Amino acid sequence: MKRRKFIQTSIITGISAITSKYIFPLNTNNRNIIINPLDVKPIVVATWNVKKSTQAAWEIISSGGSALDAVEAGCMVEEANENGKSVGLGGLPDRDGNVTLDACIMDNNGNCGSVVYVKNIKHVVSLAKKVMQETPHVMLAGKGAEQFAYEMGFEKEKLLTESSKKDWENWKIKSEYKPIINIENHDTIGMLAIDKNGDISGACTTSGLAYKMNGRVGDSPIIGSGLFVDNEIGGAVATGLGEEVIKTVGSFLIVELMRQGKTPQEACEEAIRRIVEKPNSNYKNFQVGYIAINKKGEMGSYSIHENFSVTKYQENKNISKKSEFYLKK
Ligand code: SD4
Repeated sequence: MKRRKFIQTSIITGISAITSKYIFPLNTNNRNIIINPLDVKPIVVATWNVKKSTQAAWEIISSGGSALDAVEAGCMVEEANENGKSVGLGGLPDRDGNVTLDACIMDNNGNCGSVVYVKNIKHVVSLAKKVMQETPHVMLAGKGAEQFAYEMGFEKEKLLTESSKKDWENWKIKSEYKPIINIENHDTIGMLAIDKNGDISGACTTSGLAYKMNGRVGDSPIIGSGLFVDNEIGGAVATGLGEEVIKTVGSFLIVELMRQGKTPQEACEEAIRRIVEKPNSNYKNFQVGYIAINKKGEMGSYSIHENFSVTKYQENKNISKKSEFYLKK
C-alpha cells in the first residue's frame, strides 16, 4: 500500500512539476468570447489565387448562409475545374496513373468529416461533409469511401483528363520524384470562412502530391494537420508538402498559438519556423504555406518559398495577393 501511495504521489508531483515548468498556460481571456453581432466581420479566405472559389463562398455568406456551406461551395468550384491539376477533376495522378483525392471539412461545433484515397468521385469535399453529417465516423478511406459516395447519390466520374494523362506520361520518361515547389496556377485548396453569425468553418481538397506512391495520403484530409477550426479562436489550413505539415501538426498548432494570443500572421510564421528550424531540415527543396483567420476576422499567411498566393473576400472585395515568406533572398 505504502509503496503504491509513494508511486502515486511521485507521479502527481512529477506531473505538476512538468506542468508548471513547461506547459504554457492557456490564455483564458480568449475562451467563450461573446460577440456583438455588429463586431462580426464575415470573411472568406483561400490558399492560392482562386477568386472564383472565394466568390462562390462569399455569395453564400452574404446571403446569410453558413460558413460550412460556403467553404464547401468554394472548394467545389476548383474540384470541377479540370484545368486545376492538383484538385478534383484533372488532378495529377500517382506514379501508377491513379487519381486519388483527399478532403476534409470542419464546422463551428467542432464536428469534422474526412475522406482519403478516393477514386472516381469529383466532389470529395461534399463527400467529407456527408461523412460528418451522415455517419458516426470522422474518416472514410478508399473503396469504402467510394461505396458510401454512391449510396449518397454521388456520380462516378473518370478523373484523369487527357492533359493530366499526358503530363504523367511525360513524367514517366524519367520517373524522377521531386515535390514541385509551386504548381503553376494553384495547388491544394484550403478555405476558411466566418459567416454573419460569427461562426467559423473550414475545408480542404486535393489530389495530393503529383506522382506520389500509390496509397500515399498527405496532410489535407488529416484534421489538425491540413485543417483545423476552433470556433472560439479561429482556423488554419495548409498547402504544400503534406509530410512536413503532418510532422508538425501545423493547423492545430496555429490555432493553439492564436489561443495563446498570437495574431494569425504571427501564428503562421511560427508554424513555418517549426518546419525550417528542425535539425537537418531540407526546407529549401519543398514548399509549405499556411493561411489562418481569427475570430475577429483578421487574416495571416506565410510560406517557406515565395509565390504562395492567397485570396481574401471581405467587405465586398475579392483580392488575391502574394504571401509573406521565409526564404527572402
Ligand atoms: C499533400 N498538401 O497531399 C497536399 C498537396 C499540396 O502542394 O498541397 N500540394 O501533401
